[in-house]
Amino acid sequence: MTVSHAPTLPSPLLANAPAAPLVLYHFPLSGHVHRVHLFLSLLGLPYRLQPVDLGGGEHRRESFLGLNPFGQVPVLDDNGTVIGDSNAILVYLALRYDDGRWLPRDPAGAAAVQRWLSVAAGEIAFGPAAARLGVVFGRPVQLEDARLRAARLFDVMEPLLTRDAYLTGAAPTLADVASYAYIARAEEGGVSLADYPAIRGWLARVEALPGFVPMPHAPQA
Ligand SMILES: N[C@@H](CCC(=O)N[C@@H](CS)C(=O)NCC(=O)O)C(=O)O
Repeated sequence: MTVSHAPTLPSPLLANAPAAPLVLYHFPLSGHVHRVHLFLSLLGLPYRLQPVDLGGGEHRRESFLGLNPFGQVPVLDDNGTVIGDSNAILVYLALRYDDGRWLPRDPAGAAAVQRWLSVAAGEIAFGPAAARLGVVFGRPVQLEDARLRAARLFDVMEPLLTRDAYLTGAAPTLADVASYAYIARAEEGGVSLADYPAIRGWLARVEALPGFVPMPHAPQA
């Protein structure tokens, strides 16, 4: 089944409009997919979710590997322009459809966002995302190591988010979009947010953005 979404929030900042709805190859419990889903919705773009049966191995079939040779979701198809990798897709969408609000065009602003895209692919992936992968999906993960990495990351984020509303300052950017999902669901990997009120406040601010779509909760074991 595919799910279509008309643009419910035509963004006044949308710089261009796509010829037809974008297709997001989707798996509901993936935080990597969620960050793209969230950004499509924040931008008010029309899109369609195309489920990929990861459990059934669909991502390892030739047809999917033709879209992404790494065999991973998310993949975005924008009217024939096919992009793999969540952060690459976020950058594509920002440069294609946004006027600089989510990915600043000035060198220092762009670097500040890139820093958090690197954190999303590094500390977040090997910390809270890895812990969740071990607990929710039973993947072979060094749980204690992943949880320690998560706590170290949160110890860095907490003072930053005490000072600023969002990761790169007063306004939300791709830094927040890329970082949100795996931190919002950190507790599913056994990483508590109880000691991090500023991080919890930041999650709530992201959740209050117009166009926000939630990251689904993993079913309880
Ligand atoms: N660097 C990739 C990582 C994506 C990724 O890890 N996707 C997972 C789902 S969360 C996946 O497709 N896993 C299938 C597999 O590796 O077998 C990105 O940012 O898109």
